[in-house]
Amino acid sequence: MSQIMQRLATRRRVAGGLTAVATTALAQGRPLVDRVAAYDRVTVSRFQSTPVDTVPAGPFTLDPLPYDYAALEPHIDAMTMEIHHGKHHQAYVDNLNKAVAEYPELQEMAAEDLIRNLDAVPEDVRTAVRNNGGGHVNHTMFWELMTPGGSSEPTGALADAIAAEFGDVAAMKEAVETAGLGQFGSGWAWLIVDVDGSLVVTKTPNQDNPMMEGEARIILGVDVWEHAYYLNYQNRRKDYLVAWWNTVNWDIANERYEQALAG
Ligand code: MN3
Repeated sequence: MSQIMQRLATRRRVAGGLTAVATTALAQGRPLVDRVAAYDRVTVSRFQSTPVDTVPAGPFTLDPLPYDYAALEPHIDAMTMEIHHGKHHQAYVDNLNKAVAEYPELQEMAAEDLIRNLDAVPEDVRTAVRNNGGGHVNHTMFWELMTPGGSSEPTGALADAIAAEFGDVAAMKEAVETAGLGQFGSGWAWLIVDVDGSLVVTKTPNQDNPMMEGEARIILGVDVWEHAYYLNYQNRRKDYLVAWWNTVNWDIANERYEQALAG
């Protein structure tokens, strides 16, 4: 059999196996996490001949969401939240723990300090710390920034700064949406206080965070990876970005701005 034929045959066997697992899980009405776990097990068992490395339990841990997976519906659906928090964020935490496993001095540091000081991170784990430390910090902020029925508009000093820099809240939101739409591939759009104290919108690829480039302070950030919206919005990133504002807890953003001003 030619190599191509062998690959096609393997692919058909794998597809058949996945379908059987998914169908069984669906028929049994098992929770989503179990179904995803079943999918993972099949994927791992078929593609990896060696066992998965043991994941250290710390020092970094995933906090539970401060609300139910369904709490942000209809803007963000429960299944997206469950996979995003329980699988994607958990993976960043696990991989960050693996990255620092051989470095006790890194284990003592807060995740924010690790990503602010990547030059000090040993080169052999620097990319892993950048990606997974960034992923952990970014998502921790993201969950805290959203809430069912939070305050719907910025107030106080943040409202004043938005008016001064952007004209009004609508113009600021549009700038964030444009940044999110303009991020090719995966990444984040941000509202930050820059080194000079001004309020600016920016974007980063992958799990990079503006804190990696100097003294920026994050006011808010929105995840534009497809895993954040694809189940509900498919390719409509703009619709997701517009709907996302309905989940923002401006009380938290206001607090973050006050803290940024305080230094
Ligand atoms: Mn994400």
